[in-house]
Amino acid sequence: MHHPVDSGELEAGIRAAVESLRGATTVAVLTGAGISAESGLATFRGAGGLWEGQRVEDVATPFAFRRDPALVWRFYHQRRAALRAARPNPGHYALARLERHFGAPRFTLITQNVDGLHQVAGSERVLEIHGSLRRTRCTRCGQVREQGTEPLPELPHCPACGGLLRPDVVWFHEPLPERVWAEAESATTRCSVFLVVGTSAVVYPAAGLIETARLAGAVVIESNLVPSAAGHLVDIGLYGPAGQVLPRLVTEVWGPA
Ligand code: BV8
Ligand code: ZN
Repeated sequence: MHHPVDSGELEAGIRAAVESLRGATTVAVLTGAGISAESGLATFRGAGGLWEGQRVEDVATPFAFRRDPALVWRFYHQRRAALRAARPNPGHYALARLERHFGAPRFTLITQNVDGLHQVAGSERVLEIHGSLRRTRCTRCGQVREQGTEPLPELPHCPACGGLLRPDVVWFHEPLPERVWAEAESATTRCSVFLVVGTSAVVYPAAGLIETARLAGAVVIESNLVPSAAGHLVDIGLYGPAGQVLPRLVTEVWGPA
């Protein structure tokens, strides 16, 4: 159920956000599952955070994979299958346009999403801090492979060493990829505008970037259906579907696509 979008509030928010973007030297964006909701992909908190009655935090873990790799792979086979039918929505395209306008050094897109839709929409530099459903990693030799969204065997094994493959995603209790995370933190401390899109701001350390941006003096803009757990850190709230709000924002700043 969408938060009743108060168009007066939203209009005022968009005007303020346009001013901030027009004056921005550098922009960093953090996206979460909400930006892919209008592409038909389930969010984490949407189903009450449950998959087959289990909490995602209990399935997306190295322990669950050791205990029952077939069950964990079933979770990922289902999400990869959903990806086959998913297309970027206008929210993804608006962020790709934002990158083109600011140019690489002045714009950084950080995503918690593992669906790869930002890249399909044309975003060139995407920091995937939680990895990607479109890659596998061998648990024995470590080899990482681009697998697209093609169906994989129930328990896929490495053609090089025979080891069991895992999705190349960051599970709960696992550290984030060091270099990617360092780039995300650095871009966040340097930005003058930090745009947070479609995240409940519950999962750390990703959600901590919002506080980092604020402490670095950035203007924090949030695009969500409702204020997230980081709502108290937000300077400008744009509450409505990101697939409608983000294109409005970009069009107001640079005219129609
Ligand atoms: C770490 C990849 C330490 C996998 C993901 C207790 C026990 C164990 C750990 C912890 C604990 N307490 C805290 C922790 C740390 C834990 C954590 O934060 N847990 C949470 C649950 C409290 N974090 C970790 O474990 C991290 N690692 O801490 O390691 C360490 C350090 C060094 C050495 C060793 C260990 C790893 C976290 C990464 C987990 N992996 N994904 C997979 O995808 O299967 S997280 C997963 O959640 C996704 O990446 C997802 O992006 C992310 C966050 O969810 P959101 O994106 O925010 O999505 P959500 O559904 O929550 O919200 C959607 C939002 O969109 C909502 O606000 C909604 O209103 C909005 N929305 C909906 N529709 C729209 C919309 N907005 C706009 N328009 C719309 N149309
Ligand atoms: Zn291998």
